[in-house]
Amino acid sequence: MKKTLSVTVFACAMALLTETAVGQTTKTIYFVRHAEDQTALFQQGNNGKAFLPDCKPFMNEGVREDCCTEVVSPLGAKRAELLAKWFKDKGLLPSITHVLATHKVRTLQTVLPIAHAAGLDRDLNGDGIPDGADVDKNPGDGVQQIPAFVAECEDGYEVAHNFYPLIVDQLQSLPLGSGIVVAGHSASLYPIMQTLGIDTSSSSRFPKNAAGRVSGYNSLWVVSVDANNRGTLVTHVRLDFALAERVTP
Ligand SMILES: [Ca+2]
Ligand SMILES: [Ca+2]
Repeated sequence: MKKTLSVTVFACAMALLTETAVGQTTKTIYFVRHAEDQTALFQQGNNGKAFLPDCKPFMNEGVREDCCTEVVSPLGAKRAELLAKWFKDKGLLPSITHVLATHKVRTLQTVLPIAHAAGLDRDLNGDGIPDGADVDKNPGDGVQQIPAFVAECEDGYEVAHNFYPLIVDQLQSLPLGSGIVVAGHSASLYPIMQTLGIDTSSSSRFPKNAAGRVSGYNSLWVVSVDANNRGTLVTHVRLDFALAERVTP
């Protein structure tokens, strides 16, 4: 019974969204955290038999830390696929006009399948090279990375959270009627939503770890933003995809 009710509420919320998108009085933003990730390993050495992480030390507010290239894990890659399937199954792909990620590979990998499914990486002139409107270091793939032209551990760019105001600027500048998917980080997603005027204090709709950051990888927030760039939470869903690995006894 409870499930039926929540499904109905969700359907109504999505119907409302579709209606408002047609009227172009709002833009709709889908926020997700990057999927499960792991430190990337690269082949090293003359025989290519050594696999080493790509890490470099940096000072983060006086504390020495390592910045490593991170990629989605096999589980995260599966989640990214299923996320695109969720948008497809909900009939939302035609409404997606922009897909945003950060300069960190794990956010890009999380939403590339959505950008592809939404056709944002179309090859318009048939030369085999995608012609997405995104302008960044991976142009044409349909995902706009912000910051656009830096590697994930480049000097001064180690901490993704420091650059979330650039994402806010982009969200505010996109036109009404836009449908935008944003892949962010545990530390930056709630500050972005707060900047749009959303109260993120609810621990059920905005699950948090001890540091107040996003906990888990399964949340998706649908936010409607009006002409004054004021945001309203439409719905929060937990996408508990069947990802668990079962070992045959
Ligand atoms: Ca092309
Ligand atoms: Ca791109």
